[in-house]
Amino acid sequence: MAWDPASYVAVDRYPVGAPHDDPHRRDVVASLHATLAADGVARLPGFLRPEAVAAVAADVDRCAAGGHLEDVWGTPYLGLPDDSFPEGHPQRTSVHSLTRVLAYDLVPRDCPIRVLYEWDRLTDWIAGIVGRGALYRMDDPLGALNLTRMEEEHVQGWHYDSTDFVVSVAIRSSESGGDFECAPSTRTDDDENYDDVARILAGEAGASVVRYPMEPGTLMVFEGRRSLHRVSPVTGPVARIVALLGYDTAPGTESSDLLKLVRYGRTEALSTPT
Ligand SMILES: O=C(O)CCC(=O)C(=O)O
Ligand SMILES: [Fe+2]
Repeated sequence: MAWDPASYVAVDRYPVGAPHDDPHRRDVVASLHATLAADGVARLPGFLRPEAVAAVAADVDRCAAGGHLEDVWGTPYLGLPDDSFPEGHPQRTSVHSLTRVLAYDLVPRDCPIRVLYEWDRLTDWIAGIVGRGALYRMDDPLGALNLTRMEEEHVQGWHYDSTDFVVSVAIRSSESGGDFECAPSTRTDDDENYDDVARILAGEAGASVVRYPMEPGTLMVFEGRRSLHRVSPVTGPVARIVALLGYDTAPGTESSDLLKLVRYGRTEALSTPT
């Protein structure tokens, strides 16, 4: 059976499959690119149609028990604290992440978000927003596409991602908490900007941290390698669900075995097809 990926997207608003020279597409992509460049985050509310959102939520609820419970303390740089740094330094500070994660190989093949992720036109659309030439889906049998289900008290501590760009698609919000919080462009290739990072970790960053609402169907592009971000603790009985689509500016990228072990509890893909 074949699925038409475009049927899952609000294409009147976001003409993902249109040719590059289509004026509407050009305008939408240019405006999102400008927002991403200015704010480090671009949001596309209502991108995933409500029926597709509901189908992804049902898939995640059904498959969640097979997912791994990531439960780890580490630095925002996804490493162990280094005692050679002074006390209070970000390289010496650990944060907690507790989240149920469905790895790529556990996402059903007909799950709308998987069908969309594997659609080259979506990659091309995201590349237009990012504006750094071609983008590639991660070549990672576990990490390329993740679905997370965050239950009460689950959290993702302040961190940087190991890929250039992460695209998240909000599927379900929790009753409260579970906010995506981001301090745009906290570091550059040459400057880790540890002072600001320390202030953010200490909860003293004030207005430099932006809280983005979790509206189901919203697609969000963010520069997770440059911008410190977290998900605040979930409260209430409703599990927060998000899809995370991994892209890189270089082909063939894969996360490290350590990161796979922490996040998926294994380093190899399951041999049985889903
Ligand atoms: O769930 C989110 O909104 C973002 C999660 C995140 O930052 C991550 O998994 O690296
Ligand atoms: Fe992240």
